[in-house]
Amino acid sequence: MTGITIALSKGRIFDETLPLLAAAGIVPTENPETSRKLIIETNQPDVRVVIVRATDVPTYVQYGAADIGVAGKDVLIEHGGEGLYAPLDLKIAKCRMMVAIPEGFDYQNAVRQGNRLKVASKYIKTAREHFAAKGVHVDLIKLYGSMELAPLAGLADAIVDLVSTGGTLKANKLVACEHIMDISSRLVVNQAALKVKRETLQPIIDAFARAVEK
Ligand code: PRT
Ligand code: MG
Repeated sequence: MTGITIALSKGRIFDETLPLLAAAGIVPTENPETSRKLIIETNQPDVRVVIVRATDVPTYVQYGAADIGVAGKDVLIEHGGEGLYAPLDLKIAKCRMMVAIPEGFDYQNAVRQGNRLKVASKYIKTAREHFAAKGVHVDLIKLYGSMELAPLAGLADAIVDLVSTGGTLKANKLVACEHIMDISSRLVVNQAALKVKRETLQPIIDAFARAVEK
């Protein structure tokens, strides 16, 4: 099998990866936003794109169902990175991992008092490491979406979530109170595929690298 499969999620990652693919001479023949196809052909007969959930990209690449993929650092941390080689920061889909609280909640005081905070997040591993490093005791509550609702509905005192414009926090009367890390997307490569398909994969990786530096 000499063909290359690329795992992407639709939305910002697909959109922001398009120019990088183009730099490698790869042009998908359909847009996943308008097509219901999960496997998208490209102008290259031996290159195809599979459309998966953002959190599933590392899994597809880890098990070799895709040779390469693009995933946010947030997703890669939660996945753990096993079986993956992540040679490039693509500097796309940038945002910040933040702790956010309802307006008016004195977070710093609660922390100083040693109150045990309830924190809801999709990013349990990142949150656990962040609060452990600060020596703050928290009860983590795993959610799969709409973290912003948790403090409003009384499920949690704080959330750990991604922020880009800040519009979502503002619309829900939340404020960011701690910066955990900057996030961008990485190119991930299946370690075995890199050995077996190096001749095809390396030029794609190199073209991505040159396009990122521009
Ligand atoms: O949407 P779905 O549930 O299918 O999956 P997903 O949210 O994991 O995928 P997607 O496509 O939304 O995000 C893919 C990747 O984009 C993430 O893994 C991040 O690395 C990156 N990214 C960059 C973001 C954002 N910016 C971002 N703003 N991912 C999510 N958001 C969300 C955030 O969680 C919050 O709900 O947007 C909201 C905040 O945005 P602002 O602009 O209002 O601050
Ligand atoms: Mg989303």
